[in-house]
Amino acid sequence: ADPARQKADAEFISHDDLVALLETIFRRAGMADWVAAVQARNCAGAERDGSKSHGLFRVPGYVSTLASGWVDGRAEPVVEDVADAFVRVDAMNGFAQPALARGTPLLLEKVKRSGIALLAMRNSHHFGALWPDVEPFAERGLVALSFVNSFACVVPVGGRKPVYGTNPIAFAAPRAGGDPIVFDQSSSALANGDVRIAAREGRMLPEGSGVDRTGAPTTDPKAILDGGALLPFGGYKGASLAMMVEILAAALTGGQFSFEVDWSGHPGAETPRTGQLLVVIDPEAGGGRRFAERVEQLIGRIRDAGQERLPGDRRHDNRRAAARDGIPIQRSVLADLRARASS
Ligand code: NDP
Ligand code: PYC
Repeated sequence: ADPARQKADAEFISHDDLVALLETIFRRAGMADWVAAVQARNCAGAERDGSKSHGLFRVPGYVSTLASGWVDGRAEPVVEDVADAFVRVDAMNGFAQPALARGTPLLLEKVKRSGIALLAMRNSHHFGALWPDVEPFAERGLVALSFVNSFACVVPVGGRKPVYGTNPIAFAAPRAGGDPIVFDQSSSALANGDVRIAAREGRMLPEGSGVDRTGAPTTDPKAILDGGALLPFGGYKGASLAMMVEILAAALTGGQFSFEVDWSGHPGAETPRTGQLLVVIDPEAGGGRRFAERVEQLIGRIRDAGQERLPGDRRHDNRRAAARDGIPIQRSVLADLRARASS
């Protein structure tokens, strides 16, 4: 897709207007008001920052999943205080982000007291980008790390059958001289959402993206989606990270492994019901008060060495542009959203 053409076809709307539009759609689709508010901010924030595979592209999937009865848009998460530094959250078959919002106050209390705390979530549906789950902690001066597993669509090394999900890992740390440093990446060659976008746009993928239904390497997104699978990124190294995510996000939390997700009885379901682990650390308990300056020093050295783009730079550039000009949305997409909000 040609970016200049896309811009010409776009209408610019403010972040707040997009949040309001999505809240209406999500409420009409069956989310409780407070759940719709959390999910609308998450989805609009992803679109604003240019996390396209987890922004407006996901709206039809949220709606069809709610209609299928696979997820409970009105679930009331249960937060359990299990140990000095351990919070357990049962999302009760609801979305992960509202459950995280419910567990966060206790998690922060524990981080303050213990210097570190974990939030282990199960029975949760995560259909979004992972950075919104960690970045707010770094904005408060904390370090955060999160892991989510999804649904089996990634083969292990040398394998033919998918076992792992696309299993993202996100990390955020405060820095003295700017926005927190954040990375958020799947452990597969690409996110499943990006494969679906490429299939829709008729684009081939880079070598090493996936295998077809016979296990042969392919760069055709349709072959990956039609009985094939993604490959882990970076061979066995990415595969080990995918395995670690399954262990931390599912085994440790009491959630389902990606290969256990069975939505076959719910046509239209797209949100995987799995688990998530979040680790939050107060850096003052570790290397001392100068943590944010030390991070800044490292970033300065990386830039001096020649790396112009750091993870998160693109998102924050998009965020600044959106604050100035609004968020560009294809006219056809916006028309579909408005129709959904008023139907
Ligand atoms: P990308 O490969 O697009 O990006 C991964 C990270 O690398 C980002 O932090 C990105 O920063 C950074 N980055 C990208 N290009 C460069 C570069 N040239 N130099 C330096 N840093 C760079 O992410 P993925 O495709 O793996 O994942 C996309 C999204 O999908 C993520 O938000 C992820 O959470 C989500 N996802 C969600 C799943 C779920 O179960 N809910 C499952 C799998 C993925 P920047 O953001 O600034 O571009
Ligand atoms: O894009 O891989 C993905 C994904 C899986 C679940 C939510 N997003």
